[in-house]
Amino acid sequence: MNKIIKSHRGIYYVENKNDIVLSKARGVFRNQNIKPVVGDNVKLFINDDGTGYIDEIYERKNQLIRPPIANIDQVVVVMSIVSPNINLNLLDRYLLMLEKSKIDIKIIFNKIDLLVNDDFNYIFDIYRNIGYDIFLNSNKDSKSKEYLKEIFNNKITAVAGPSGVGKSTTLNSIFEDLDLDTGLISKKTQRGKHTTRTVKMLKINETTYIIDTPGFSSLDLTFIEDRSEIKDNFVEFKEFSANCKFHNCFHINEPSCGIKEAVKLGDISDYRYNNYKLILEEYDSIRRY
Ligand SMILES: Nc1nc2c(ncn2[C@@H]2O[C@H](COP(=O)(O)OP(=O)(O)OP(=O)(O)O)[C@@H](O)[C@H]2O)c(=O)[nH]1
Ligand SMILES: [Mg+2]
Ligand SMILES: [Zn+2]
Repeated sequence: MNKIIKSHRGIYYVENKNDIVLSKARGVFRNQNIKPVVGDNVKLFINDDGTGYIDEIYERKNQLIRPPIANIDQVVVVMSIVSPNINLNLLDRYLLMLEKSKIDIKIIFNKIDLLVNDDFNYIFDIYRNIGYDIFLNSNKDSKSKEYLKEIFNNKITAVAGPSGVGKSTTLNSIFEDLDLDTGLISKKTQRGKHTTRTVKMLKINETTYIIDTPGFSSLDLTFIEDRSEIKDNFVEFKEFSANCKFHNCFHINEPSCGIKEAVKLGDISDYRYNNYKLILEEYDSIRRY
């Protein structure tokens, strides 16, 4: 069994013992509309000239579309609060997608050196209260990153988030040997410049892999197959939806709704609830046409 660690323009970089074999996929996949992705475990054949071809993709444990990867243990979502400014709707959409894919999630809030007061603590509280493991980080100080290193131990981890939040910089500061490309934030738009352009898997040791990924700035809802997946994957709703009068309550206009009650009491964040409503509305408007 061999693992694809990078893919670029139809060439797959496949691990083979201590070597990397540049490989192509056999036409049979293209016909079936299956594309090998980084993280795939494949059956590899080596040609006389040392290049390879992929003959078979082994069954995937899980799979993400953004970034396109397979067989990961967790996603570390990186967000900056400012520069670029945080977009909680985008974060909640992304969490929704990961929860639906049943992938473990950790969140790093990066660039906390840029926060001059406590105005943003409410954001940390929202996600901490839901139960997510959250970490606050700055790459501008010289504090030890050992505690961050630990979250990657013995796992295959994808690091994802918008462009410019500092995904590659953070990985460089945790793992000194990495030397990933990092970029600047555009002065004009205050956004990242998409410095990381390919999905690349980095081997830290036999059991630890990290995948640095290009940033994204939006996420459409095509990954949702059924309307109820939205409420089911706002994980903190679960506990309170037991109090809804109607079994299939969508927590919008129904009477005696446990979720609306919990929002009123402050047990569910109104930011999260509003994002839930916006996402549901958007999903309905797409499905109508
Ligand atoms: N102030 C501050 N700046 C940071 C921090 N971490 C990263 N940066 C800066 O943010 C900019 C973007 O960092 P990158 O690591 O390239 O961001 P990225 O998330 O990998 O971006 P893409 O590859 O485009 O998705 C660089 O100028 C970094 O120096 C931090 O903790 N504090
Ligand atoms: Mg990057
Ligand atoms: Zn309800």
